[in-house]
Amino acid sequence: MIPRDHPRYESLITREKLVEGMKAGITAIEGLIAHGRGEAFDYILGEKTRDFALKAEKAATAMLLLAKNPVISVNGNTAVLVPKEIGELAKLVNAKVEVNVFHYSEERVRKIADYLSKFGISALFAGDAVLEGLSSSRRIVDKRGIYSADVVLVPLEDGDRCEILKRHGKKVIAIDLNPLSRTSRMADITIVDNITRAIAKMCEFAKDLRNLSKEELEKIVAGYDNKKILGEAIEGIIEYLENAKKLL
Ligand code: PTJ
Repeated sequence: MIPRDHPRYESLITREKLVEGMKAGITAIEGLIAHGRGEAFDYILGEKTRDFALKAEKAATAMLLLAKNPVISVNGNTAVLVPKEIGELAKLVNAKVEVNVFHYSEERVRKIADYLSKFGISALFAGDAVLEGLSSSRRIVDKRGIYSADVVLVPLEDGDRCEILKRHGKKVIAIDLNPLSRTSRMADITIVDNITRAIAKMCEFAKDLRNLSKEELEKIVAGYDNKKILGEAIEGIIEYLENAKKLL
């Protein structure tokens, strides 16, 4: 039992969700390690949604609203951390949800889909198509989902898939606390924010942006520059560390 007044309550609760998810066979054990890396980046970003993340979240939401077949890809970490928010975002932007994992087993994919169904999400997981050019299990996709999608949201990516999705002509939105990762650099839009905050922020944006015209949404996407945003994220880390040093 984690005491409510613990100074790192939120962070400990998040860890607990992943541990429980792992015990239930939803989260991969490697997902715990991946989360540790994310936590370290979050720490040196100040553990809050920064301006560069908000700009990416807004552009990403606009891109999803403009898409013909947007798909939100869900892995074992995302499923246990933000199931309710994923369901809400999918409804708001009219996107499909697909289970797609790196550490694949049919049983695990089914467990993730079952878990999501408790939150009203009917996730795709047919595994009836293959993303050519990708050797990891992430190549196993659903014909109605990632395979035919024009925009794919990929939270907590492991770097091998982004490039292939792009080669298949898709727009990729990544959520990754590490602005230096290959995925971050390859994606069209990179949200350098914790997924525990990012999806909820995107839901807020979606409620406003869905009232805009196609032209207005296109303007938001056209005005977005991912390289610039990643530069701002790196600057954000430098600034945070410099301030921390001054406080010593
Ligand atoms: O469920 P599976 O089988 O698909 O496996 C999922 C993991 C996450 C294990 C797999 O995709 C993996 O190994 O990922 P990586 O290569 O460790 O990359 C994950 C990236 O997500 C890293 O750059 C982390 O910094 C970042 N990350 C971790 N936790 C969060 C995060 N980004 C945003 N929010 C987080 N909570």
